[in-house]
Amino acid sequence: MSGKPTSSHAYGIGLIAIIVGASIGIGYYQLYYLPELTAKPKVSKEILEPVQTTNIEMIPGSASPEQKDNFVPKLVPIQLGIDNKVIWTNKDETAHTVTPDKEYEDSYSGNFGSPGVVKPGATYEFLFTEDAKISYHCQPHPWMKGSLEVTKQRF
Ligand SMILES: [Cu+2]
Repeated sequence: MSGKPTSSHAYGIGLIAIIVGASIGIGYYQLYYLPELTAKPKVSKEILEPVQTTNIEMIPGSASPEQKDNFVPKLVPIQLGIDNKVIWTNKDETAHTVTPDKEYEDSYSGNFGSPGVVKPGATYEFLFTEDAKISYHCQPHPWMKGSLEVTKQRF
């Protein structure tokens, strides 16, 4: 008669311990582990808000293969903390894209490349936060090519 209540009591305590333990585990996972996984990398303020922007234009006539200049300037050196925000402006009458030749992902800004077409008069901008060498083109007009080289600040 004395054995039964004790064992069921112990069972109850054991169950509570498991529930408490599990909720602590889940709480820890949600509070500390998940945010760390999804957190964006720390990027310095100079890189997040560079003093200048790099401006590239898709010039009028870019849709023609005979037009040698399309993305202007074509080869662009970029310095982190100076001009690492790049803005493409479509000055042409045709829609174009900014499409990387090989997929590129910046760990802060995500995937590089215009999400769709850049319509006449519209812009596409991307903030580079890491060293990168990128070749890109326009999808409908593959002869339109450009490249960027992003490096740390040179003194
Ligand atoms: Cu194009």
